[in-house]
Amino acid sequence: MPDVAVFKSEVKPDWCPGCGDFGVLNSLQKACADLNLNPHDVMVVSGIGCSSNLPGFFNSYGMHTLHGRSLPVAQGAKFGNHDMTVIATGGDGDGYGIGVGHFIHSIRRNVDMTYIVMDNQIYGLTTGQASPTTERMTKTKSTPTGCLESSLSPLALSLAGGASFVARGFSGEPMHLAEVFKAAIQHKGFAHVDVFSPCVTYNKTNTYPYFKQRTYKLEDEKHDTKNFDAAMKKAQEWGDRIPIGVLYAVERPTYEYGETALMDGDLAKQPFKPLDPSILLEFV
Ligand SMILES: Cc1ncc(C[n+]2csc(CCOP(=O)(O)OP(=O)(O)O)c2C)c(N)n1
Ligand code: SF4
Ligand SMILES: [Mg+2]
Repeated sequence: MPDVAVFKSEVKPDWCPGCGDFGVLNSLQKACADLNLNPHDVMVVSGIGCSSNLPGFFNSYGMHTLHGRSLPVAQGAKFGNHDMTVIATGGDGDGYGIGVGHFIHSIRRNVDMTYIVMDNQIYGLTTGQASPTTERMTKTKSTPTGCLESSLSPLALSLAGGASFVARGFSGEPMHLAEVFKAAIQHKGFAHVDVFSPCVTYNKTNTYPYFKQRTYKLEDEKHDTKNFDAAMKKAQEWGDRIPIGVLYAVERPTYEYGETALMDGDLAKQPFKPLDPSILLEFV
């Protein structure tokens, strides 16, 4: 089994001491090592944000793309090489704000990849503005008298969009998080994992103690991961008790095995074939 150390990059993370993203990075490295993957089997793609700096600290193929644009690039990478384990990573602003359109349509497409969102309920990199998951009436740099928009429920959104795998983890529970990542990577289809990853510098509401006191593990409650209604109920649970673990996991056909251009295999391995224009004329 490859050692966790093979996934550590020479570049050391420059996150603030105590940032939740350290736990996410360590758990992802452990998950990949436990799954017997090698760095050359993995591609990690991100958008922009503190969390989106993760590929630089992870030894594998990687790409730091544009704000909210990790998912189209990650899907392109998977079309190019089906054998690659493709993981997109980013923040709540990146994925649920500017990138929300790509998020919803990636769910519908169900490409075989994993999407990890480090949800700190704030824009960290730009020094503390409200994000789509900031709780209503929270005071932030962009909402000094309190955020008037209600917070988005990423898991409910993803379930409503038809996701085949929906889970949540907490970077304060790194062993549990690594197990959630392993299940997501092994899932055949688009696997969405929202991770509570506290921003210790700009979010003084959703802290480690906040989540430690409230989170409980779905595995301890005999939750049925095939039951859509039960998953939706869990996705909307918020307050004194907040669930972590796999909410929903079902099989659904993946995009790459139905797309005509991919029937002959990975794009990277197909010989160059000029398109026959008569195919297009059939639809005129
Ligand atoms: C098109 C575009 N708009 C805005 C920005 C500025 N910007 C960079 S990161 C970011 C938000 C990051 O928040 P999040 O995705 O939650 O990541 P975090 O830093 O919290 O990990 C914004 C608005 C940008 N880089 N590009
Ligand atoms: S600003 Fe927040 S999210 Fe960014 S590195 Fe620091 S603690 Fe982490
Ligand atoms: Mg954020």
